[in-house]
Amino acid sequence: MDKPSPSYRAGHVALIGRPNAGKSTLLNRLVGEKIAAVSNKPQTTRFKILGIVTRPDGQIVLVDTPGVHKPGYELNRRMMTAVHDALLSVDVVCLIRDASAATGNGDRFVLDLVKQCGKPALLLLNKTDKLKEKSKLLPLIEWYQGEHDWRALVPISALKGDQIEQLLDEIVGQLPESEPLYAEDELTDQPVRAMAAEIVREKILETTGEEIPYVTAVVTEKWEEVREDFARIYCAIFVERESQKRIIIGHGAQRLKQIGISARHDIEKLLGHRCHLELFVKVEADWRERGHMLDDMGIR
Ligand SMILES: Nc1nc2c(ncn2[C@@H]2O[C@H](COP(=O)(O)OP(=O)(O)OP(=O)(O)O)[C@@H](O)[C@H]2O)c(=O)[nH]1
Ligand SMILES: [Mg+2]
Repeated sequence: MDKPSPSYRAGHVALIGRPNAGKSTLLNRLVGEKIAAVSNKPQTTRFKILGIVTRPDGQIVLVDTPGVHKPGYELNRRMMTAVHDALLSVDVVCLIRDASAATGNGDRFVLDLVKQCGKPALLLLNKTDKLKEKSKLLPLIEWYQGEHDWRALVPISALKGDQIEQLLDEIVGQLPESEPLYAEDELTDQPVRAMAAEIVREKILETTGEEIPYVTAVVTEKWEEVREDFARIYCAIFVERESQKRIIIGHGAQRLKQIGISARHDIEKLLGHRCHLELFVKVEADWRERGHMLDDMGIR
């Protein structure tokens, strides 16, 4: 990279919000690559994921976090610890709010977290594509403006990409002057093994409902580089009961096969070459409470 000018800016920016607000969709959109798993089920993201955007005038290190929720299991306590850690360690906070949803207690709670951390904060009103009339934003803007001194307030659609350039400009403007923190070509801190496991989990979330998303975890157990352009990847899918295992496998193993096909497709896109993906389902009662298993899953 050319030597940065003295006014180059760089820093960490947390994406904070309720489950399903669109934080991971926005991370992927801003980075321009699929880095984080996305689904219409709440609590998709389970740990901090960095996404790096390098521009001529600055470098934004985005920190995607789990949606703010009441922790029940050790898993959820760790997820919320990731949120608090992010709030403490970043330079700027973006509160992401689903503008198409009614305001609830959870919104108040997230707002208080952002206020308490004392960091410069931007309010992002997401999912504007779902609003038939943009005037629907006005009461929301008024409420949030009365609650906090925001550095900027930006309506966006993370899904459609509306207002994304404006958002990047606003964020860079809030960062401290600094040399870049990562190399220009780095997009994330996530190892490919973890990204492959998240792709598999995303496909499971896509094809199952009810309790399955909450009780499922995926770990890449083995990765063989057979050739430079071919890998054999073995992922274990953990559930808590035999009945859940049967749901994931499906009739005549059809569901597991479908999950495997679509996950392999995405993993091959990520790697830029072919792979063989083997999935097996394991029953581990209470994995959500077991520290060493959560450690193995990268949920620390
Ligand atoms: N219509 C619309 N849908 C969106 C937009 N942004 C996100 N979504 C959808 O909202 C759902 C949740 O998106 P995620 O990005 O997984 O949300 P999240 O905030 O990361 O959720 P957690 O990780 O569970 O906290 C997905 O179905 C997305 O496709 C948007 O701008 N417009
Ligand atoms: Mg997420």
